Amino acid sequence: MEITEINWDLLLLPYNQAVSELTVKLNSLADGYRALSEVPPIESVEGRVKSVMSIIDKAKRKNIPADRIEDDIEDIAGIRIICRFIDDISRVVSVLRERDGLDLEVLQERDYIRNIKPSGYRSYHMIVGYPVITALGRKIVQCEIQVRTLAMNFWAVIEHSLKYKYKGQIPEDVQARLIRSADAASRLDDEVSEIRGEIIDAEHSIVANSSAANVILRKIRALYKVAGIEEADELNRSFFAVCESGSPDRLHEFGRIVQKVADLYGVG
Ligand code: 0O2
Repeated sequence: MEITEINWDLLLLPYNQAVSELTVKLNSLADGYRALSEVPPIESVEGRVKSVMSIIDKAKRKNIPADRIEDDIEDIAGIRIICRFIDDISRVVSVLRERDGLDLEVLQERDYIRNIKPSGYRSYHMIVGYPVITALGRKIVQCEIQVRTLAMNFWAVIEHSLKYKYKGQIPEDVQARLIRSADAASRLDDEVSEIRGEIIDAEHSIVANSSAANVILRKIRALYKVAGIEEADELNRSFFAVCESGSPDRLHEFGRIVQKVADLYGVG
């Protein structure tokens, strides 16, 4: 088969589906941690299907014949999982490994964090086989899942743009700066890892305060229906004053006051 004979819409159909499904699944995994009031190891999930031009370029660059494209280009479907902390990467990788044999199959792993690429690129790659059912039937497609921190992602996106701008031939001085910025990104990851506990504590209290504030507001709204308008108005004004004070202790104390009034009127 010649490359010109490929029906790209048909070829890419299952890849589009795999990217959509995996993006939904991984986002709901992150939502699951939030529902358990845990800080999720996943900051965000992005997905893309490689453009036809980029597939053709890669096939040419790697001497891949048209009928081997789907087997030999493993990143036609690509998912990027962004984590905040470097330790979250291994947590995400373990979660994905646990799904091996369930809804996907782990085919390959490449650790570019331990084995940093000469460019300075760091990321953890997993190639998975993912089954999709489309109008064309069942098919297992390969998908490359890249797991990296925000800092790794920032660097990779910048480097990718420069590679594109200079058509892969980045001038030496720019290359040297890129290597230095890769080191800086790596130091940034190490530094924030050191204060991970503090950051997570801070986030827990932000989540706790915001959910306490939501509960209070819900009760005040309910009180408007059963208590006098004036009483509910008074609580509403106090609530905004407490919020403006920014004091979690005052918020929780006020929560207890609102609870007492709510109990009095039987609005729980
Ligand atoms: P795109 O536009 O991101 O899809 P190769 O493509 O030959 O370098 P291979 O053997 O297919 O690599 O697998 P590898 O090394 O795991 O790389 C696949 C993808 O990882 C790349 O896809 C990039 O997304 C990313 N990557 C790998 N090395 C680098 C790097 O040095 N810099 C940046 N910014 N990204 C890298 P594509 O097809 O290159 O591009």
